[in-house]
Amino acid sequence: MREEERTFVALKPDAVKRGLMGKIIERFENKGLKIIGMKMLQVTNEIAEKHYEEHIGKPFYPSLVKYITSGPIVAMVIQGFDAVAAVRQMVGATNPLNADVGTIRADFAQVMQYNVIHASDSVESGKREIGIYFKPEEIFDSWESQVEKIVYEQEREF
Ligand code: FUP
Repeated sequence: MREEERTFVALKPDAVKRGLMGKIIERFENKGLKIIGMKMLQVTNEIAEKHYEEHIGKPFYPSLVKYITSGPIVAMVIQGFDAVAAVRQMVGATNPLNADVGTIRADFAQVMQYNVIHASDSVESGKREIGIYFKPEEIFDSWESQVEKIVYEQEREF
């Protein structure tokens, strides 16, 4: 049986301010992914520096930090088979103008920086990012997802 993966997702300040939280969260639930952690929080400069450490020094870094700290975000831990790839596919390319039609960024965003959502790009990044935003006791994976039972039935049988 394949292992389930965990990925970190954040609804960025523009998603919160535009009232898109429900619409975006609904997509992950509809897909059959299991949300095992979720909270609203204000990203501080310190958290932003940890989250975006790979971008420190790049020309867009100061405005990225200004933007991600401009209002609360909704942080989530999402679990499922191939959750990293599945969520990245749903999120779409970094620049919404290059994102496939039907992806979250294509459907809800217009410009690179105000691209509504973040999702981890690998299992390793996911672990690192979950560690920045969540304490172990803030993750709830023991409840039984009725949707997951059906969506992943085949995976569990083999
Ligand atoms: P992604 O993994 O798709 O979220 O993209 P990156 O980690 O490469 O970038 C993180 C954020 O930095 C993006 F969501 C938007 C911003 N960014 C820019 O503003 N300009 C760039 O050239 C690249 C990224």
